[in-house]
Amino acid sequence: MPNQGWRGLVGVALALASFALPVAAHPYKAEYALSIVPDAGTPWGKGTQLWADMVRERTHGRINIRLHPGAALVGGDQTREFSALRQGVIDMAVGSTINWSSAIPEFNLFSLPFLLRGYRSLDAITQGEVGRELFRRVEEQGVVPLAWGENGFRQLSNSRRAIRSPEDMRGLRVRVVGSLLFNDIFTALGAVPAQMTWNDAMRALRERKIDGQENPITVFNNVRLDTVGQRFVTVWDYVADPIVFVVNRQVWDSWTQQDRDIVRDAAMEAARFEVTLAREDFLSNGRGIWDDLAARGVKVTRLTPEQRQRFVDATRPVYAKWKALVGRDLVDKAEAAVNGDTTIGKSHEVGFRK
Ligand code: X2X
Repeated sequence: MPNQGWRGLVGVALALASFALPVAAHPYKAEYALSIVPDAGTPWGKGTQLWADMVRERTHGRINIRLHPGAALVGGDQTREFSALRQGVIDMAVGSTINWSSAIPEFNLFSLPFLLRGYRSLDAITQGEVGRELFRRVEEQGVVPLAWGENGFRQLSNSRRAIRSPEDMRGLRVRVVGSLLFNDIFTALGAVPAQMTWNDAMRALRERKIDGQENPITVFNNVRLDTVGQRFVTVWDYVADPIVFVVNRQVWDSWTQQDRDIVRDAAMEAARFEVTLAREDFLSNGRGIWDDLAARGVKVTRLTPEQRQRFVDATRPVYAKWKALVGRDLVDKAEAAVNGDTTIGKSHEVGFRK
């Protein structure tokens, strides 16, 4: 066999090449596309930018991340963000559990009306067994989850009147997004929900085609919804949406172990910073966020425990229906964590995380 030796040599050469150049089989991209829904000025945007900056610096430019706000990589359709991420159309994202709930039904957990009771209960869920289980669901879909951030507790705003009871919501046209759970909640409260993207919502609010919306107050302030007639805000903390720092699986696998560690550590640091910003009650002008709203002519309504209970009661059937859809076991665990079952929740202080 005259060419046997030749083949052997090629084999050795190939083996050496692949040993010496482990990266060559999976070249790094010149730029990685990262999707977020809101713009860079929100805590969500700032935390994401910090992640990108730390990664670029610590990898000496090997991993260059470019932010695409407005879910621009999916034409603004934020509910398609997760599938685009799975398909590799998007390399990385920091996305809301609300937007990804169509792909991961368990993410509807955070949108069960009035399940959560403040930051401590939210942390008990994300930082405990339930959070780990949810990350496994993300992994199963070919996406690598790295850290929990937070959009925040979502408050109701509208242009018509102060909302103190379900009766006040009758006929109110409220923009919602993500999953039919929100249609059910607002229908149960007598309002008229309208599903649309965040980009479309801002236009519809400006053109007065809808009356209201629900978002964390940081998002409300970022786009100054008070300037488009959203003059009433009810603080009801009915749901909160965490955001998840993730990387597409093929992209993740293409990086060296050292770079993966850098990306993961930076995600955890950026997420901690992001959560702090999302929970900040004071603005850079030193004024409290709620005082500032009032000073801008927004009427802020805080519910008494009795008033809040009426919203809880009115949405109970929706909670029961969606508990079954999310998964009873998971919701039971989340309820236990909220109720301070120490075997699940551990001690999480407001504003801090491990
Ligand atoms: O669209 C919204 O309401 C926002 C920005 O909060 C989300 O992406 C879930």
